[in-house]
Amino acid sequence: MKGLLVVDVQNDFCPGGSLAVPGGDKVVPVLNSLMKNFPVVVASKDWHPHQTVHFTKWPVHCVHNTKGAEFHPDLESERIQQVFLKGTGNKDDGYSAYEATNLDLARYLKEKGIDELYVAGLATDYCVRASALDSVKNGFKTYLITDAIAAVDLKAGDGEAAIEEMKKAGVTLVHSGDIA
Ligand code: VGL
Ligand code: ZN
Repeated sequence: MKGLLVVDVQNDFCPGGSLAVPGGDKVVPVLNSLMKNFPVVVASKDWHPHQTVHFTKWPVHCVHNTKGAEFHPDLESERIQQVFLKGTGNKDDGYSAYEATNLDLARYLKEKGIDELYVAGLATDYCVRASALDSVKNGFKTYLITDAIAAVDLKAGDGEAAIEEMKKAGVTLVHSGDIA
């Protein structure tokens, strides 16, 4: 059974946000058309406290219960069955959705009978990367939807390098148009 994990499609990672990922909003229509094909759709949210060591590395973003931490307004979030909150402590980055503190993602997916997990969202070189790698580690056949991701690219090529690393770890690349 197939599940879709939508990683961090939040205002602060989209144009106009405090940690805007170039082209971050482009993933939204792709995800909207995909969600209806999946029996199980879950999402993660970066969900930081006001003060965290994470903000020594990054501009302040996705502070819990703020506009910046909300899903992009065009994302059809009513299709999302469960949201996993991560980066909630003052000392952790919480890049991976498997580090969510409100619920255990691996356990949730297993209870729903998911064995194949499709991963997409923001950002390729941080939370998507960490979530896809952990997905493999947790035993899911893991797919990366290459036209529904966008990279921070602090350094040019970071996104591409992350995709390469995911591939090496056993993640299968797929285009949204090829998902049945
Ligand atoms: C992310 C940087 C900082 C992400 C989160 O969602 O990829 N990147 N916090
Ligand atoms: Zn963050």
